[in-house]
Amino acid sequence: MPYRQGVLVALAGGVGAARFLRGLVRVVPPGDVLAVVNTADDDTFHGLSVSPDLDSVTYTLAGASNQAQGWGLEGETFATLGALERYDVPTWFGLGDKDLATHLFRTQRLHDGVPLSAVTAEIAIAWGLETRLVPMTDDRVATRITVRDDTGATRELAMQEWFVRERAAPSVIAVRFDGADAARPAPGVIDALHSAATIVICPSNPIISIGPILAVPGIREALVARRDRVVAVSPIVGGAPVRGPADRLMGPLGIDVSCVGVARAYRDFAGAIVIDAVDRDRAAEVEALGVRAVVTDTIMRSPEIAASLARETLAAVA
Ligand code: FO1
Repeated sequence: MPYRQGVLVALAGGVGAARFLRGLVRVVPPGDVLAVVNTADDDTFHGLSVSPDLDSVTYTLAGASNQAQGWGLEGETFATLGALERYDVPTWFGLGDKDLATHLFRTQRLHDGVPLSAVTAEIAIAWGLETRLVPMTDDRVATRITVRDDTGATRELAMQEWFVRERAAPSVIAVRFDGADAARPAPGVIDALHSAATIVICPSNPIISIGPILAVPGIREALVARRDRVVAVSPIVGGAPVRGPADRLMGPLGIDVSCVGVARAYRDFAGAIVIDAVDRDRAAEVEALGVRAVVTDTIMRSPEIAASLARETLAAVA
């Protein structure tokens, strides 16, 4: 199905993006928003296909997410995971009992041969969403993180192994997106980027949330062609990520952990960037990179603040 002319496309990772989108759909019709979501964090646990970022966005837009925890469903229980411990299998990835229903459904549909983009649409409809969610690709792309141990030895870990099992503790020396070179954008993504009135890069981790989306051939090029319509929201405030491990990745990979570093990483394809009020004295450095800086409150303490941030973000490229 072709997306309507004038849609608003948002490139999204997990919880930061989900909160931003929750604000965005308060200021534009939810049906006008197409969220292109990172799937390089996806993994298989106990034979089930888990798509953390797609689920974070779905649950948050449905008003069902666990706000305090930052992932999963509100009022979740973990009886199944507890019961699995009997079988001496790894249970470090916290799959809740209700959340498991989503993974069971997704796994069965993928097994039936339905592409992830179609399964994602089915899940979004089941949760009552008007906003359209699409994975960046229907193909398998997986973030792989090379770390160095205290002993000096290097290992390559899957994203969830590094982030959840090892609590983002091992030092990062490299990141790659396995499978990205051969991946194709999900159906409709490139058309939507070409016709979108505005393209927003949500406040998500630039390396492991936005990076994999940009690595899918054709997506970065489509953004470059629409640079004057592309606006990013910095996930870095006052020299630190609002949440998550972005600083553990950006620093070692040579990106300054600041809104200026984000602007430098995005300048080829983003005409404007929204930075937090605490970073107002860095606006001139951002603008010196050829990226327009818009200064506002970016900490989404409430859906109202997220809506106000979304309004300012859209105005930046209006
Ligand atoms: N994050 C954690 O820190 N610990 C977990 O046990 C965990 C389980 C989990 C289960 C399902 C899901 O969709 C997400 C989950 N997350 C968990 C979040 C996830 O690791 C990350 O937040 C994203 O991959 C990064 O965007």
